[in-house]
Amino acid sequence: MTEAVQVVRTLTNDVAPELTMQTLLQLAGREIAAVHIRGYYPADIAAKVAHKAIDHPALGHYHKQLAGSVGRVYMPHIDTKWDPELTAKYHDAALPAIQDVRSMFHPYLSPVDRVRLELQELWPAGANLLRLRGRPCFVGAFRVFRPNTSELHPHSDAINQETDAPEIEGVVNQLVANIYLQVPDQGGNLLLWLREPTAEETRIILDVEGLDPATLEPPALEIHPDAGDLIIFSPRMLHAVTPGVDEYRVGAAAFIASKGPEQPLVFWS
Ligand SMILES: O=C(O)CCC(=O)C(=O)O
Ligand SMILES: [Fe+2]
Repeated sequence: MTEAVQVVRTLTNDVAPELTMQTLLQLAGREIAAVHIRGYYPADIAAKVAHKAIDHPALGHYHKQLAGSVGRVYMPHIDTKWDPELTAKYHDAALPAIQDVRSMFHPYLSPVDRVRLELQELWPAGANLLRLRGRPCFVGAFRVFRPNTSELHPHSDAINQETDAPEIEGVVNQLVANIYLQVPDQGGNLLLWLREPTAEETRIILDVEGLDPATLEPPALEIHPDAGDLIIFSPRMLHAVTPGVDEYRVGAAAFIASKGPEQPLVFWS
């Protein structure tokens, strides 16, 4: 059986070095592949918080098979698994978790809070915390990749595959902001394919959260972030993280949904 494949791509593999209204709109419109700001956050503060994330009592694992090697601090929305009890647990924990993450950076501004403020200022209609069925979401999850073992296989992330809450209606694109707190010298690279998965690939991703890289063409971009860098890209397109050599890789992440420039962006993890 042949599948009618309509694969959405970005127009170029350009990476913008700064966050402005123009680069943000270009990214949301898939005219560029990513925004990568080097030295966005001081690496010394980042390193201290990376250690706190590695030792955090709320460190758990993603539930899906191929993402299970990656640790995360506080429950992300993907782990609500369409289950009403887990969804209630996620929303109950959301604001205390945001406050705890913020306190881990005290007395400094957290990098996710900085991204939230800057996008609120730059996006024509501002930016808010996502609420689902009126309940606030968590934002600011740490992702903890263990030395030599944790990796993310090629996958995509799309909030409409995780909830049918009415607030999701009209979402046209999803972005993700990652601020890297600690990065191994070798490995821990971000791979971007700049295309959405096919229907068959989506089916596999929903099942196990990753594709066999051998079944894909080579990625369009391979980026080695440094500690303190910010990278924003569209996770609805295929992306992956390679294993890091001998060191932990820790990032702070926020998903961002866009309903177009006339509507506020919304944040969650
Ligand atoms: O840690 C990264 O570089 C990207 C991880 C990822 O899959 C995402 O942010 O959606
Ligand atoms: Fe992802």
